Amino acid sequence: MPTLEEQLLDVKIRAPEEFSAAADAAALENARVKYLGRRGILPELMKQLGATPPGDRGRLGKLANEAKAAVQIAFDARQKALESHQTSAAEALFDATLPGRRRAVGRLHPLTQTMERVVSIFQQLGFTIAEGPEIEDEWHCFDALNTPADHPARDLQDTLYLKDGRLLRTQTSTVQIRIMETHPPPIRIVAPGRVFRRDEVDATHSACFTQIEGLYVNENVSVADLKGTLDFFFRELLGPETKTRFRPHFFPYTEPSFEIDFSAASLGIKNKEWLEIAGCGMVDPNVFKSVGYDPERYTGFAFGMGVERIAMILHGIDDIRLFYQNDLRFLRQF
Ligand code: 2U9
Repeated sequence: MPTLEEQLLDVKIRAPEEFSAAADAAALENARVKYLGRRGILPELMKQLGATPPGDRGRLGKLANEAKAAVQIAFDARQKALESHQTSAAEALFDATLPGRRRAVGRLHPLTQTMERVVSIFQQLGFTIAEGPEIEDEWHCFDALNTPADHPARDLQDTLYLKDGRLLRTQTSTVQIRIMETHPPPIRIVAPGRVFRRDEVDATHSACFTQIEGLYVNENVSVADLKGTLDFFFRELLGPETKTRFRPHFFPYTEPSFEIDFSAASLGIKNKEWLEIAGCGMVDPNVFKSVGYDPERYTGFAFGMGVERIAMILHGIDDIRLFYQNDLRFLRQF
């Protein structure tokens, strides 16, 4: 049985050897527990100091402390060496010549892109953007727009009503009414936004869709101003060769009213000569009376279009539901 002194000298040599031989952090930790752990070899030897004869105790105590310090220093050194080895291994894996990782950059939804294009053309003509609430009352959605109480658009079958009698706006004209109620002429605004209808959903109808309406009110505004403005707009949107056709129609809020077709050939569309794209008209004098404008002094024109329909025409999309499904295979194309 080796003496305590022999054992201490032995540990002082063997422990650093084992630390050096440890190939990784786990092996080093095992060696540390073996020699320095709470029940490891060194603490066990220290315990034996108490049982040594008093004459030897000072010398052996000093030897034990030296051994412990030496083992600890050897452990720290090996730990440091393993750590720096690890980082240099990671550095070795880094290859500056590999191609960079492409970051997934998002983009605007095709409806937003179309809306921004339409709005920016009207901004060139001095129109500003107006917005309003999606939950509305019957006054702003129908009465003020010269739409009588028995008009089919007001029917429960066409409009989504709330329990308290309010409703989801069926057109953004409510915004123009609100602006006229609070501002005197001249008015030159576009009102983009979401509208809601109790429609059967199919490839061309959605219960919620996006509109842009516009309104210009001043003294001496004529149908010529209406036609000149919208002809400019459609040439900017669809190309300089685009022709338009204004077909007489009826809307409660405009008189006269027109539906607008454009020459489909200008977009390379083959099977149709004319395609309907928007509606418009001269603001009905009754609408001016509702908002407190003098219909003898002021005239104006208004127009409306569906943003989905414009985007479908521009990109050849055949189903409106694609806009709302958030399928990246569809969205990535724009
Ligand atoms: C005020 C007075 C009149 C807005 C107008 C249209 C004609 C029109 C449709 C196009 C496709 C709606 O999205 S759609 O289904 N709109 O045809 N909209 S005139 O007339 C107004 C607006 C506000 C104060």
